[in-house]
Amino acid sequence: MNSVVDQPDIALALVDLERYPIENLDAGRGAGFLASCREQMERHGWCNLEGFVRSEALSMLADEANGLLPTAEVLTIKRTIYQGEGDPAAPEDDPVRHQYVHTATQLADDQIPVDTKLQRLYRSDLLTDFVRRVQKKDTLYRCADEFQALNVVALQPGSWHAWHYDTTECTVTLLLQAAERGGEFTFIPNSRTDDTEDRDTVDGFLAGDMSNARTFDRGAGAFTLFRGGYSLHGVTEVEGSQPRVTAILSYSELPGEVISDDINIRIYGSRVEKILAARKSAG
Ligand SMILES: O=C(O)CCC(=O)C(=O)O
Ligand SMILES: [Fe+2]
Repeated sequence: MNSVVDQPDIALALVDLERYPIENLDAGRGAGFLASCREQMERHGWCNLEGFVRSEALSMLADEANGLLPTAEVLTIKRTIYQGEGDPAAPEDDPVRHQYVHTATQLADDQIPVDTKLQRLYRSDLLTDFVRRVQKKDTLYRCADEFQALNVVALQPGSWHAWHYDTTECTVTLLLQAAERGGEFTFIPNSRTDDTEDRDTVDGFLAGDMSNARTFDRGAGAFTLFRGGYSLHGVTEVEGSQPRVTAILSYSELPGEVISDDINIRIYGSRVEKILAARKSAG
């Protein structure tokens, strides 16, 4: 018996349905809301919904994240914007030559218990379907990767989140605790496609020209959809005295999509390396 299946969808309890009627997107207010989200996505390359979760729900989710974070590892992540290790033989001006480093206190999906509200919200079919419809996909699945699906990332004051493309196309971030200052989600909407990249803009951005980058005010509780696999992005340095805490929700158009061991070890380090090695030697 799966008791979770019998429970009502938790999104109904946590999302501010007055403002964001995700429970019925086919008619009336809900249909108008969906159209406005799609229009934002189309026009700006992102859709930002402030106060998406109700304030009591936000406190519960933030408490849950802060309760689990002491069990998280402090990861030092070194990678190119494309997630790999870098190619020193590439042309001088190719971003693939350059690795960026950042430090994050990060919970991987397997470190967030399935009965937490965070996991139940991520695993809400209502929520997944809402994301699918805003992103105009025929199918959208929660990422099947045991480490990447849902993450909680805490950036301590002094840390940033280095520029990168995500390994899956559609990413949603839910800001659980805002930085006092700084910690701005910054990105270049749709800076690449499957076969091309807007290198002028990307190179300029990496060299410090922020004129084509987008950023916007987000308070705790903001739910932000964007195309993380196609939009170069990261977070500027967190300032002040408290960490900035985000839940990262990953989705894929393909069922069962997992991320390569190589990339997972690069992100999650020795804990995941040991899990994968133990599995190989057992198998
Ligand atoms: O924390 C954020 O707002 C973005 C984090 C991010 O880009 C990621 O975890 O892939
Ligand atoms: Fe990302």
